[in-house]
Amino acid sequence: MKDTIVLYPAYGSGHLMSMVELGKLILTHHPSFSITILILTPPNNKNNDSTTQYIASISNKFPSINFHFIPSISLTLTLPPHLQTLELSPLCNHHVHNIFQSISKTTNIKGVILDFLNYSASQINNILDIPTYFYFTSAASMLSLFLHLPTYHKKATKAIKDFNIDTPIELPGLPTLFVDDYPDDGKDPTSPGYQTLLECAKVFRESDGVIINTFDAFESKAIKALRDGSCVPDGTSPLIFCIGPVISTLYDTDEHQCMSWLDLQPCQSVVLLSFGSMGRFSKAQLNEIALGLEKSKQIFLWVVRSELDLDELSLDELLPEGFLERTKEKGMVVRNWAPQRAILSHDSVGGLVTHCGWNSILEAICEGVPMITWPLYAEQNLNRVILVKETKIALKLNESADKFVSASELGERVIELMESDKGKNIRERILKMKISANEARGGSGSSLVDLKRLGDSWKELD
Ligand code: UPG
Repeated sequence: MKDTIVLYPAYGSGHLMSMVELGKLILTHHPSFSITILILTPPNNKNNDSTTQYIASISNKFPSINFHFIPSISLTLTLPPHLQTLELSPLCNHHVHNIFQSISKTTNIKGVILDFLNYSASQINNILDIPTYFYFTSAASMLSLFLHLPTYHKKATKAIKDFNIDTPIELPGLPTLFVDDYPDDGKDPTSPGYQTLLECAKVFRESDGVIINTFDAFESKAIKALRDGSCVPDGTSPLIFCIGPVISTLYDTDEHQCMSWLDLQPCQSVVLLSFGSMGRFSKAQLNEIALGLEKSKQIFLWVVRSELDLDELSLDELLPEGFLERTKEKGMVVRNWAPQRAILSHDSVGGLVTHCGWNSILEAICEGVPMITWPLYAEQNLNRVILVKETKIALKLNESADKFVSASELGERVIELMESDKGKNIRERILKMKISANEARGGSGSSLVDLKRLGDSWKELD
């Protein structure tokens, strides 16, 4: 029987694409395996066309990657979008159990790699005695904080949410944090999100290994704290495999009207504004962004996504009156989605305003594009600390207490990134980081060494 590795991504295109890239990487270095990917389908049969097309194209190009669709269930999701998998996944466990049993008839499951949001599926692996690994699609720094949470929880006398704004939080492998840097879901012990994180951290600690999409030169201190166990002083730290940066491949379908527009722009002149798969803004915030860009006089490519209840409005109705006409020589506005990975690889792009999603960060590093950070939710505040304080490859955008960014702040930061000496230094540092990322993935680089260790751990199970 052929050996297979089962991958179980969380719901959402970012998670799926990242897992698919992991699968391709495993196949490149361990071609004797096949890859089986389980797909969580949205509740109530609401299929997403672009995901369906993406899966079809991967199946065509990579016959050793097989997809299994978990049947859709009826449910009204209540958690915020970035946490919905936590709600959906436990309800699908019986389907996953059946799929594992059916796959086992024709293949030998060597290991299951779960997205951390699907951590509840580890119960099935325990029942069926299948080794469980996690794929952590964010920073090693976040993993370090997360694995430390049960320790912190035991000794904490005060919830992080009640800390003063300038009270330092010292954690293994991390720079000094403050309450605003801390992930929202970990601030309040009485919240359901906190309890889930705590439970999930315990499952992680007991797993056979955690694969992280990062590389040694980028997050050396956090990776050291994970490897030497200092982030889990009261337990066992799982094996750690840092195999990144894993970013999505460029496809022909990435051809988009903005690519020919980019061809016409000078080298490193364009600032891209893109906020991941879920970043949405109010009309008032979109207004400020528009005015800030106009004032900066920089060339921009802006992926505009509005709050759901504004989706019916046209761009003309959504943005300040006359903005599109006034800036047509300076900028391009794209609604909802643009091929970000391809855009970042274009010579004319010189900066990225980002929500600090981990995939966007890695893509910017791999293309040597300096960033301006605008975290929106989840662990993005912590990611900003790594970019701005630890590695100094990004500028910080200052928000008001209610997370609003003014036109003048955005405009000034964009000019600073594109025109000042500080911006130049940031560009130089990210270009060095790009070289380190390439070294990690090539020859005897740290990420390839870890990928080999991972494959060897599966072979030892024979
Ligand atoms: N992307 C596009 N076009 C767009 C917007 C996004 O191609 O118009 C791509 C982008 O290139 C990237 C992915 O979509 O590959 C977005 O990934 P990411 O930057 O990680 O953002 P999210 O989709 O918001 O990611 C979720 C969480 C984030 C976390 C990440 C990884 O929101 O906080 O770091 O997952 O765990």
